[in-house]
Amino acid sequence: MDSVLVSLEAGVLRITLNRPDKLNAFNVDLHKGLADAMARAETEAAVRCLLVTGAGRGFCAGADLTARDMKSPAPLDLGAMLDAHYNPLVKRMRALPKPIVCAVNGVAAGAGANFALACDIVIAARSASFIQAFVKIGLVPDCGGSYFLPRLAGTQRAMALAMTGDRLSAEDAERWGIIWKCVDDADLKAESEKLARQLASGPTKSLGLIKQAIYDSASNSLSAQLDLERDFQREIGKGEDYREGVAAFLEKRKPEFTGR
Ligand code: T3D
Repeated sequence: MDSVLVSLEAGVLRITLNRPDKLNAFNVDLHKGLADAMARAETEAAVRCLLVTGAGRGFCAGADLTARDMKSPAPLDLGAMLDAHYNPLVKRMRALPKPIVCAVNGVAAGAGANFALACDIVIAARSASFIQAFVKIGLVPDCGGSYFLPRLAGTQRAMALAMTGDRLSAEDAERWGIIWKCVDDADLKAESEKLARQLASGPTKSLGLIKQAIYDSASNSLSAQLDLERDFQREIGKGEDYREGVAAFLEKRKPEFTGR
């Protein structure tokens, strides 16, 4: 059974974590599947948006805790796992000039929670939850959690979530601004598909620069950000989609963006 299912339809690359009996926990196979999907997203122009979700009742339970030889007294180098898999994955997701929508269908724990937060827009089912499970097994947040959480939720909430490993409901995650929104379980598939299709038929280059501008603002001064906006506007204003957007507005019709 493939650990990651990938399909492309209407510009949306649907990526489904597919180890449902282990709540889609990360193992090397799943990491390889994600790396292959990212390579496709990076190279295929037909891919204009990514939609990530999980098979079964969970989204992702973090690292597969059965994949380590815990009986051997030799110390494990977990840093090597991060270097080999999690860190390149998060960096590629952030650098990808295309939107990534995440549909969190169930529990997202440990690296699974932070993988979701590495996506650009997160929608969760009402029954889903987010757990910084690391502390429960004597680890620290990884997969970008110590970067994303304080920025999304503020220092106090990030600290308490990381230090307690308490479960955060999807409703609270929405209220705290950690995710875009939570929807009824029955609506998750349709809502996330609708958003992904909307983005896939949008002005792709513009969406890619919006993504970069929002993320770069975290470390830029206002002056640097204003310069960035000028440079991006200059660049995107030369694109076909800008001409099409204005023409469609003036002609009172729906724009047909091509991503160019
Ligand atoms: O090692 C490295 O690569 C370093 C990187 C580390 C990054 C990390 O992510 S560390 C954090 C790892 N994750 C966890 O500690 C979470 C462990 N799981 C749980 O705490 C619970 O399973 C959940 C809270 C996520 C869900 O609870 P619940 O009651 O809904 O489900 P369950 O019964 O615990 O799990 C269902 C099955 O999935 C179960 O298998 P079974 O008994 O039916 O055969 C369970 O063992 C399995 N499962 C759940 N999480 C994992 C897992 N199997 C392997 N690894 C898991 N992380």
